[in-house]
Amino acid sequence: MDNPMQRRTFLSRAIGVLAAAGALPLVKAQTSSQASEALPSFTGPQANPYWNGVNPFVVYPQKLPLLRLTDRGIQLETPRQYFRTAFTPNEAFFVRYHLDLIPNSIDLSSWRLHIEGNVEKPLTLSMQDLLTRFKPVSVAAVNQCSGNSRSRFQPRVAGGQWGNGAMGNALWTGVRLMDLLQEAGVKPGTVQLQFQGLERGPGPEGKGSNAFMKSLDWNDPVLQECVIAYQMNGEPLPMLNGFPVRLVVPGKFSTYWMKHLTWIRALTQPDDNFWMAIAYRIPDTPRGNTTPADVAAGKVKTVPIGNVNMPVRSFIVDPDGSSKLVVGLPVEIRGVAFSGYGRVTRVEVSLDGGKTWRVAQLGEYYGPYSFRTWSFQWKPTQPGRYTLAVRATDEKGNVQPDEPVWNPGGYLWNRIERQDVVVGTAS
Ligand SMILES: Nc1nc2c(c(=O)[nH]1)N[C@H]1C(S)=C(S)[C@@H](COP(=O)(O)O)O[C@H]1N2
Ligand SMILES: [Mo]
Repeated sequence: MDNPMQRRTFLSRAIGVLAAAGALPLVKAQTSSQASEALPSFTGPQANPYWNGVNPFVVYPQKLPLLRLTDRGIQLETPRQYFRTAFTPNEAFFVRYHLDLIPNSIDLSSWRLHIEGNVEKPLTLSMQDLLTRFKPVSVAAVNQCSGNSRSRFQPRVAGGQWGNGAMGNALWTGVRLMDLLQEAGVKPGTVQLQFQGLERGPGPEGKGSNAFMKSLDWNDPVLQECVIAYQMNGEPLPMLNGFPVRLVVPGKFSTYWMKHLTWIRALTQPDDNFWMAIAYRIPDTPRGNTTPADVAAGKVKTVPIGNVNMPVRSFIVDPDGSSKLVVGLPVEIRGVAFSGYGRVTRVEVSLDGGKTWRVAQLGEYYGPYSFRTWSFQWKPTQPGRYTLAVRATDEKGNVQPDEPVWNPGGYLWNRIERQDVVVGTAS
């Protein structure tokens, strides 16, 4: 096999076998005459980008193999197939940290949740207190990173080059944030609540590289919906998803969903720490859209991403384009949809790249902040290439646009998704 001529012959035979079996070779055999052909951009904005980022699989404790973006802080993306169900399995749920010194184990005999700052009665609560003194509540809600799908941005922007897998849906069970705050008695003059988890970074005290902290406005109605979750899909939270408790902020991007939540502080001044004042800010424009030129000219006023909810999105999970479909053989086109603005009321599928649309069937409703599965039965009658597309509408009438969005943070992507597929003849 070390004769290069023999090897090339073997390769082309192997690819011939694959093609006969109906699989699409991803890359053509590289004979010398084709060697200078450009490869497609792996993650660019063309009709059919790779669904996930192009990254290696890695295995972490309590996790199935996930796609590694970075290891310090840990960023792991969920592969596409795990979105076939409305609830994302805990062991496949994506992971994102900013800082390095994360907890590997937590001793519940000494761990306490602290409620402090501008309150009548500061509280120090054990896990036992949370489990026994407050009524449990559950909410199905999508946890989506602000930078989900950032790799689609053109021009490219700095930050983790996520595909579509920086999201997941779970049934979160715990106690209402407001039940705890009622007991603590938040005093007048409070403007924000600050949340901090257990991990640290190696940077100097007082810097973003030392501590990750996020704050929500005290008058934000989402506080009524917030849950301090000790369960995820009926199990304790995986360590990498925030054991022992995390904040769940239904409808908002996950940057506020503090993991290993240990301090809640009532603030009398707006939080000006790095993660509020500098990071996670969006242009104060429709869709958070702007241009590189306006950013360079210093024209862009920004607001925290928590000022908006997650825009409506939908995804094609199957078919994924990795094998041919067959004329006359029905296929179920399916995926998930959600909106931070409420219930998904309609999902439409296109078989012609977005020219015409047909209504898809919606799966079970698990509440306004959950993934909702959808499906569409298709029996192709003609061989050829097809571009499938999907778009969702929510109860507020928001519908996914076909225009891309651009901002320097790489946030708020919600353009209509497409999937190229090939249909072959049955004989
Ligand atoms: N303690 C802590 N909580 C955190 C973060 C973090 O770095 N530390 N990152 C936030 C961001 S930006 C995201 S996208 C989500 C990711 O949640 P997951 O790792 O459970 O998927 O956690 C949020 N909560
Ligand atoms: Mo994030």
